[in-house]
Amino acid sequence: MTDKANKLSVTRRGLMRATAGGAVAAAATAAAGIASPPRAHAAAGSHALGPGQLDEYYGFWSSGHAGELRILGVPSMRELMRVPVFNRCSATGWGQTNESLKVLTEGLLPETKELLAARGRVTYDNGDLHHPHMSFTDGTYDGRYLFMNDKANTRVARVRCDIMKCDKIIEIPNAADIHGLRPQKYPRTGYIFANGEHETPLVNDGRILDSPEDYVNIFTAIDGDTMTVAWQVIVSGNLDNCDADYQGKYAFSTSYNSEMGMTLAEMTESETDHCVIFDIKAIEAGVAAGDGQMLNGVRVLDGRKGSKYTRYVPIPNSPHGCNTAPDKRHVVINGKLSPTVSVIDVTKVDALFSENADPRSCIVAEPQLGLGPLHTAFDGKGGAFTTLFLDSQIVKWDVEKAIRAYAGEDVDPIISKVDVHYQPGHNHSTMGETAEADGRWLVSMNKFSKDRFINVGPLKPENEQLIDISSDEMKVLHDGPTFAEPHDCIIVRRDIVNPKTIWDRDDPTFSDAVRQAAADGVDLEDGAEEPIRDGNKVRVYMYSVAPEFSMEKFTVRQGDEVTIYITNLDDVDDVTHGFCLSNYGIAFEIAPQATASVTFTADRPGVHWFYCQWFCHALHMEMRGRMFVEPRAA
Ligand code: K7E
Ligand code: CUA
Repeated sequence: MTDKANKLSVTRRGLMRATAGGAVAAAATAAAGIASPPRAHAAAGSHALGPGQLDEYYGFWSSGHAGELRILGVPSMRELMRVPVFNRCSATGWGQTNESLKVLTEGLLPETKELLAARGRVTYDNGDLHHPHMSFTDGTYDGRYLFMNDKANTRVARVRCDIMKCDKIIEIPNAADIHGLRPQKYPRTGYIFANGEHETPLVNDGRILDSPEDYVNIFTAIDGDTMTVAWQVIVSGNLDNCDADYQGKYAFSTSYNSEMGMTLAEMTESETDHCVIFDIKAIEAGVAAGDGQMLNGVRVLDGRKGSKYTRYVPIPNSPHGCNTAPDKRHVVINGKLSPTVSVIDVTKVDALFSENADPRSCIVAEPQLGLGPLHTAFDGKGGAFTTLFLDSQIVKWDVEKAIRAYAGEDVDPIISKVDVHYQPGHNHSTMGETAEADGRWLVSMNKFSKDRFINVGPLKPENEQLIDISSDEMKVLHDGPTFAEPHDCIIVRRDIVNPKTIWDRDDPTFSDAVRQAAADGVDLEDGAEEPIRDGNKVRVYMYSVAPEFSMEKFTVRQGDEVTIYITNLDDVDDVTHGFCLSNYGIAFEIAPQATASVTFTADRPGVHWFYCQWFCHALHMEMRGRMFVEPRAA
C-alpha cells in the first residue's frame, strides 16, 4: 500500500471514530475498504487503469474559453482536478474569496481597474486559456510553476505546483490579446515569452483607428519569478505561437498576416509569412543601454524588419505552431495553409545575425506532410508527430530523413499516418517539449467530436484521443470527450510534480488574513468568540473541525460590511470544508489547514443559515450555523 492509500484509510478511520451510530460506522468501514486495493502501474502497452490504480503522468490541460486549467491523469485520461484561473468558480469560490480577488485584481493595469470599477466590477470573469506550460530548469520541467495565457483579456497567469492554485495574474500592457506562450528552457525559466496576437496602435487611445499601417504587434518577455514584464519588442505582422531554444539564445514566433491585412482576403494574399527570431542577448543589451522607449513602465524596443534584435525567416503562407525538438537543435514551424512544415536548425541562426546571412539559410528541411499542419510533438528518438487539421490525421515523420530529402536525397520522411476524430489542433507527447521526451503516449486534441459520442444536443463536446506511439504504427486507444476547449496540454512525468496534501499554515496565500487577525488580537486557529466590530466593519473569525464550525451563531447589523475568516483545523488528507451562506450568493472551499475569507454587505435582515457544502463527514449535513442580521432601525 502506498503512503497515500495509508493516509486515506487513516482519514476514514478518524472519520469513523468521530461518528456516532452503527449504521454510519458500517458505511464508513465500507468506504475504508475502497481505499485499499494495490496501486499497480498500467500494464505495458495498455492505457486502462483499474480502480485505485494511479497514472504515470500528470496532464496539464487548457480549457480555452472556459478559462480554467485542468489536470488529467495520463494514460487513463481521467480528469483529476480543475484549477480556476481566468474564470469564476462556484465550488471553490475563485473570484469571490478575498484571497482569489487579490490574485485576480492586483496585476490589472490601473486604467483597467478604473474602467471595471465604473462598470461596478473588480475584475474580468471570463478568459481564453490556450497554452499551459511548466517552468524549466536546464531543458526539462522542474515542477515549480505552470504559466498560461488569456487571449481574451491580454493576461498571463501562474499556478503554483505545490498547491495547484493560481498565485499571480498580470495584464500585459501595450500588447493585444496574448496568444502563443512558452517558457525559456535554458538555463531556466527565467523568461516567459508571450505573443500579442492582434495588431493595434502602440498607444491605443483612440487617436489612431482605421489606419492599419500604423498598427504594431508586441512580443513580451515576462520574468517568471517576479511575474513582471521584463521587456517588449515591436514586430511586423501578427504573432501566433512561439517557442524557445535549448541554448538560451533565441526565441521563435510564427507570424502570419505579414501583409498587415484586415480582411481575410488581405491577410492571406501573400505567398509567404514569417518566423520571427528574437536575439535574447542583443535585446537584453538594448534594454540595458536604454534603447527604444518606455511605455507604461516597460522598455519597448523596435524589432520590426531591419532591426538588430530580430530576423524574419520567410515561411510559406500563414504558419501556426512552433515546436522545438528534444534534439535541442531543430525548431519545426507548422505550415497551416501550406502542406509543409519548415525545420529551422538553431546552429545556423547565429549567422543570420552576425553575417546577415540569407534568413532562409537556417531552414534545413521542408517536408510536405498533408493538409493543414498545425502543431508538432516529438518522441525523443528522431520521430515527429504533426497534426493535420484538414486531413483529420496525425502524421509521423522522421526529422533526419526530412533533412536528407531537402538536401536532395531520394528518401521519404513520412513513416505513418493515423486517422483522428476530428480536425486536430494541438497534439502533445509525454515529456515531448523537454529534453526528456520519452516517446510513450501522444494526445491528439480534436476540435470536433461529431458522431463519437451519444448526442447531447446542438452543442457537442470536443474530443481528445490517446495514441500509443511506442511503435511506428500509431494506435488510437481512447476517446476523451471534453467541454470547451482542449487547446493544448503538456504531459509531465509524475515524479516531477509533488503537490502538498495539506496547506502550510504560513502559506502566503492567506497572509492578509493572518495580518488582520494579528491586528485584531485574534489567533486564526482559535477563532474569536464574538464578531469584532470596527465602525460598520465587522470581522468574524471561525475555525472548522469536522463536523462543526466554531460558531453556531453570530449577530451583525443590516448594512454592516462583514468579513468572515474561516480556518480549517483538520489536518488530514482530503478533509476539505466549505462555507456557503445561503441567499447571499456566497460559497467557497477551505482545504485542510487553509484559511479563506470573504467580504460582503449584510443587506438582508433576518436569520440566514450557513453550511458546509464540501462533503466532509458522516455529519456533514449537520455542519451549519446561523447569521442573525438585525434590521436597521426604522
Ligand atoms: Cu493552435 Cu491557440 Cu495553440 Cu489552439 S492555438 S489549436
Ligand atoms: Cu465540513 Cu462538509
